[in-house]
Order: sequence, then structure tokens, then C-alpha cells
Amino acid sequence: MSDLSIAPDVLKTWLKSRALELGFDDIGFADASKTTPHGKAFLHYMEEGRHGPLDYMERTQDVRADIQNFLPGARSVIMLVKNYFRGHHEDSATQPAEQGAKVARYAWGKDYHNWFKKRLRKLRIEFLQKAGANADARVFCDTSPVLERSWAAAAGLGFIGKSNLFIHRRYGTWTFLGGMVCNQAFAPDKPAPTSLCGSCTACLDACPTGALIGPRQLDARKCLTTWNVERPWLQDADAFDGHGWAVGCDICQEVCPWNKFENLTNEPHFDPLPGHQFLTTQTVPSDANALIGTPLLRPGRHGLLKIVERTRIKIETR
Ligand code: B12
Ligand code: SF4
Ligand code: SF4
Repeated sequence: MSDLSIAPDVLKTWLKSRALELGFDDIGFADASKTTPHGKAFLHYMEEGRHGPLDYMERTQDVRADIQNFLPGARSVIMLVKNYFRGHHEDSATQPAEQGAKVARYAWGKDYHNWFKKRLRKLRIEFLQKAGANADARVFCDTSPVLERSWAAAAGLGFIGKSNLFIHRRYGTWTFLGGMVCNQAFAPDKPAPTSLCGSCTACLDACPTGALIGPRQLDARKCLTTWNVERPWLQDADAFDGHGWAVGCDICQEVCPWNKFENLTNEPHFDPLPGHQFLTTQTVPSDANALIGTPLLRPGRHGLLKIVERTRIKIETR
């Protein structure tokens, strides 16, 4: 436990304002000392094999299911949210829709991992300087084995929709998540109600592959994002109709009524890069280095070519 040189409520107030100064859109605090929210639901998901080919989920299962394995002695999880919404494909200034298969909005701009890491590292260093000598903290964004959506809901920032997406009270579904776990006890924020979906089932009805097998139950073996971002090079991916999506898929978000509150992000890092809203065999960069620093590096040049060929969208060069 941290031997604090500053009162927890003062430090909490400082963390809140510093996070906003650094560019985050919201921050919330959850208690990490008891159970990891939805740890059991996660283990059930793994038992059913719903993670499919995502083998990193198996390797990190025990850490994801219990935050104490991520940071022994964890007392608080501080969750941070960034809105990345930059409009709709139909509104693309650089590429008309008929120019190819769609790229999901999270991948239009520069890589969000870099944006988060830079700010999270800064926040952690400043936090450790202010907290006592025994303070410990570890940051995470996407790639670390932390159940980010569940922690975001536990920290009172929003709720998990039937789509399995975390829905922020102001920004809807278009948010990236990350945060910091520490051995300092902060007063937790009040969790939001379990669900604010009501009788809506729009996302379940709209998913083109049936990947949403029930409310808050996603089968990654059927989700387009598994096959066009995470594992495009596997033979199993060939069985999948791309449904017009080259990278990721936004269908379960496009139909969500909570996105009527969508606001354009103020962050230029997420401005659409030329050619990153739609892809064709002609627009996939011939130099793989052009993908560095963007989310398109994950599927990679060969993965992208395989996907756009698979979507069978043959577009003439502009
Ligand atoms: C693996 C992964 C994927 C996989 C599998 C997702 C899955 N659900 O299994 C694939 C590749 C399919 C994927 C797709 C997408 N992903 Co993804 N993904 C992840 C990753 C790395 C791990 C998620 C995980 O642990 N999955 C296991 C399942 C069981 O957990 P879960 O999805 O969080 O589901 C929770 C809830 O269902 C809850 N729960 C279960 N039962 C119940 C019951 C009740 C009553 C309640 C309230 C809750 C509840 O518990 C679960 C565990 O926390 C996270 C980053 C991270 N470290 O968390 C990003 C992350 C979840 N992905 C993200 C994004 C943006 C996407 C896509 C939108 C990308 C796109 N446009 O194509 C899609 C969305 C698909 C969807 N409808 O969820 C964001 C989500 C942001 C948000 N606002 O929700 C994250 C948080 C990355 C980030 N740091 O921003 N993803
Ligand atoms: S991202 Fe697309 S394929 Fe995956 S669950 Fe949502 S609608 Fe279905
Ligand atoms: S589309 Fe409807 S059911 Fe799905 S997450 Fe949004 S509000 Fe909930």
C-alpha cells in the first residue's frame, strides 16, 4: 500500500484535472481491491471458446480475470476515455463511398495506442512523484490483459450495451479506453446502471454475421473484426464474406440509438488519413512502411490485400 504524502481526495482532484489537460475526455475511479467486474463472465466466454483464434486471450486469461495478477496489491483502477468520432463514411471529403470497402472509424487516423501511451506514461510519472515512496502504478491501453470495458462501467463512465460495446453517457460507443491501476485507495465513483438499452435489439438484429449471439455475448469466431484485422492471413478467414468492410466493422455502432449523442472529436490525431476510409486493391499502399503509426499495420499490407480481394470489390483506379 502507498505511503501517501498527499491526501487521496486532493490527489483524485488533481488526477481528474490533469487527465483533462492531457486531452482525455473523461475519467472515472473504480475499486480494484475486491472482485474484478465480470471476471467470471469472461472465464465463461473463454470456456466456451468464443475467443476463437485470438490465442493471446488464452495466454493472458488469469491476468484478465483478476486485476490483482496485473498489479499485485491493486486498490484502484483509473479509467480514461477518448472520443474518436470523425463523422460518417458518406461524408468522406477525400473518397467517395463507391471507391472501395469500408475501414472502421477507429482506423481512419493515426494509431490510438501511441496517443494513449504518451499521455498515460506522463500521467503515471507525475502521479508517482506526488504519491508516496511506496506508490506503484501500471498503465494499460488495449494490448494489456485488462477487461477495459468492464472497468470503464465499474468506474461510472457508462454501461455495457447489448452490442458488448461500452457506451459513454456523452460520446456513445465511439470511444477508446485505457487507464492506470495503482496501489492507492481512492473513493470509487458510482457505477452506472447495468444496462440502459431498454427493449432495443438493433445491434443484435443488424450484425451481418450473427456474432452477437445474445445481449452482451459476442462470439469472436463470427465477428468480422477477428478475420479482417486480427487474423486475415488464416485460411478460415477465406470463408468470410466481408460484407463491404475491409478493416473492422462499425455496423453494431451505426445502428445504436445512443450514438445520436455523437460529438466530433477535438483531437487532430484522429483526423482521417488520405485513403484510410475505404480500401481497394489499388489503394493499399505498395510500401508496407506507409502503414507504420496507423491501425492498418495490424492486418498489414498482405492482410489488407487479401481482405480487399476477398470482398470482391473490383474498383478501377481513380
Ligand atoms: C479481443 C478484443 C476484440 C475481439 C473480441 C471482442 C470480444 N468481445 O470478445 C474482436 C477482434 C472481435 C474485437 C472487436 C472490436 N473491438 Co475490440 N478489443 C478486444 C480487447 C483486446 C479484449 C476484449 C476482451 O477481453 N474480450 C473478452 C470479452 C468477454 O470481454 P468484453 O468484450 O470486454 O465483454 C465484457 C462484457 O461483455 C461484460 N459482460 C459479460 N457478461 C455480462 C453481463 C452483464 C449483465 C454486464 C453488464 C456485462 C457483462 O464482461 C465482459 C468482460 O469484461 C479489448 C481491449 C481490452 N484490453 O479490453 C478491445 C476493445 C474491447 N475493442 C474495442 C473496439 C473499438 C472494437 C471494435 C469496435 C473495432 C471495430 N470497429 O471493428 C469491435 C467491436 C465488436 C463488438 N461488438 O464488441 C475497444 C472498445 C471500446 C468501447 N467503447 O467499447 C476496446 C476496449 C479497445 C480500446 N482500448 O479502446 N475486439
Ligand atoms: S463489429 Fe460487425 S461483425 Fe462484429 S459484432 Fe459488430 S456488427 Fe457484428
Ligand atoms: S443498439 Fe440498442 S441494444 Fe444495441 S447497444 Fe445500442 S441501445 Fe443497446
